[in-house]
Amino acid sequence: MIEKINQALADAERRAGEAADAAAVEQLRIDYLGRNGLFPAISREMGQVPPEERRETGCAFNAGRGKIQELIENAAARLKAAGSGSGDAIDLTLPGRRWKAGHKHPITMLADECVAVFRRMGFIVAEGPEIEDIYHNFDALNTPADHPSRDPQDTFYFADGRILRTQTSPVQIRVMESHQPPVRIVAPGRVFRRDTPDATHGMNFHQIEGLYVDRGVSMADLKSVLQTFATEMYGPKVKIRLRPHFFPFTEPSVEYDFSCIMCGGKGCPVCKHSGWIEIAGAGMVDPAVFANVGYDPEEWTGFAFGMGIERLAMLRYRIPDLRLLYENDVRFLEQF
Ligand code: 2NL
Repeated sequence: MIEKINQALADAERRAGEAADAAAVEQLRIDYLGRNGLFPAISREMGQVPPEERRETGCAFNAGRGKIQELIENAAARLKAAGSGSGDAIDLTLPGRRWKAGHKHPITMLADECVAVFRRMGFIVAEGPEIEDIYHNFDALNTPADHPSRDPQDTFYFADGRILRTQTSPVQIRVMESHQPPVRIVAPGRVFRRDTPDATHGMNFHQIEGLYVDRGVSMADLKSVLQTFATEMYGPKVKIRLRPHFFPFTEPSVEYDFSCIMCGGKGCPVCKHSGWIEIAGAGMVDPAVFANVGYDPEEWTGFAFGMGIERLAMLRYRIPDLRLLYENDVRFLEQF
């Protein structure tokens, strides 16, 4: 009996050394310690051992079983350390997992696209602070002291009297203050107005404004730049039209429309059956604005325009509700 145990031990030792995967180790356990394995069988034969040999045989049995348990554990540990066989090991031959990098937000994509179009027409990008003083946001732009847009119900005021800019025009004022003409800039950026958010209004939105100052600039130049912009953004079929309007900082002022991008001008729900879509405002820079920045209004002329980037993104991607752009729901953002 003792010999049998020793023989089993020697075999097990060899097999444990040779075991190349978890299945071989498991088979070892089954063969020696499993319900129908060798050691339970020996245990059942123990009754036939003569009483005087029982003590010695029992000792050998217990020692052998312990040793085999140890062999199995060591073999399993060896395989795990080698990194093969057991289920949670790392397979170094697998290709690496890519980071999910994400992409630009649709507002940023549209802003970048607008900037690219204007850069091709010779405009350069100007930037400025989102927290502005009242002078740069309103006074320098010829906005009267009692203009409703200055009301704290419409504009966010800080305790020190500064405000969150309501348009990116102050960027252009700052550029004119520090640069002599000619000036050809676009100012994209976030602006803030105290609106109750709904499908077409937010508390903040994004604007791109443009300014062109030189000698002899006319409304025809403005119209040509806006037409080129429309064509570049939405294709060669898109027409523009200008309608008279009023802004304190431009004279004359216009609102401009693109022929409907969805229906080509025939009329559809997107253009409310008018064939036209309101894009933004523009005009010839008011001489009072030039005087405020120290440009001689008799010498310099210019046009300016401003438009909302959200609106352009909604038209491009047929987004029905502006709020979708700010909720940062990946199921929405992944679509662009
Ligand atoms: C709109 C209208 C506009 C301007 C912005 C401007 C800037 C300077 C001087 C004169 Cl420095 N004008 N900007 C002019 C006309 C319209 O924006 O509806 N924006 C969303």
